[in-house]
Amino acid sequence: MNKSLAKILGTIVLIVLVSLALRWIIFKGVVSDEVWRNRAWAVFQNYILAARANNLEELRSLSYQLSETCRDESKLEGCKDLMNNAYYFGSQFHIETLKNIVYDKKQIILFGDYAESATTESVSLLRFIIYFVREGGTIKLLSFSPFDGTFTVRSSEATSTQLSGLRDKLRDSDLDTLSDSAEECLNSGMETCTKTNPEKRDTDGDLWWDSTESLFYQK
Ligand SMILES: [Ca+2]
Ligand SMILES: [Ca+2]
Repeated sequence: MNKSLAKILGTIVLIVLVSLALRWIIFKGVVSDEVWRNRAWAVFQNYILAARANNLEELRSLSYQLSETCRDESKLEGCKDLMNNAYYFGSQFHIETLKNIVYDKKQIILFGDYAESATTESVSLLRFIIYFVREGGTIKLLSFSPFDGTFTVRSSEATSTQLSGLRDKLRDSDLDTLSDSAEECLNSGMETCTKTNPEKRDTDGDLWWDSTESLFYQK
């Protein structure tokens, strides 16, 4: 075999190997997303069933943290109200609409796309979101909301202009699901305002993302 033919064959073999490796990497990524999405969703479904049954022990085993009310045995009735609310709001979630997932070894976040809405009083962009924590091989529910996003009072501006302003406000540079403006505390009166770095998921380097960490009742 002459040298140039050997070189061509070598190049072809290399191209084939690289394309196979790339396909494997891409396929593995897609499979992992789907696996984690389904595992996390199964935990959420069990949580909702436990909330409906007011089964506090089961709820405790599926949750990363319990509210102060449910940790206090003297507040059982208040805890039942919270469980009933959790069931009411949780049963409005559907896996089909939770199209997006971000995760690592410590956390998993499932969320939908923002839905646009405009009434005579307000304009809003809201989405469904569920936060999970990974403890060893176990996934535990941290928090969930069917109202993640923002809204504004309806003005004389066009709805599309107001919605585009809201989209700007919800920009999330580090993809931790917490908006840049919430991380930088740019909006006065915002409930979630973390004073964290919008370019870094884990500002303090403790492996918890800023979004996840902002939901802990206690550290
Ligand atoms: Ca962010
Ligand atoms: Ca952190």
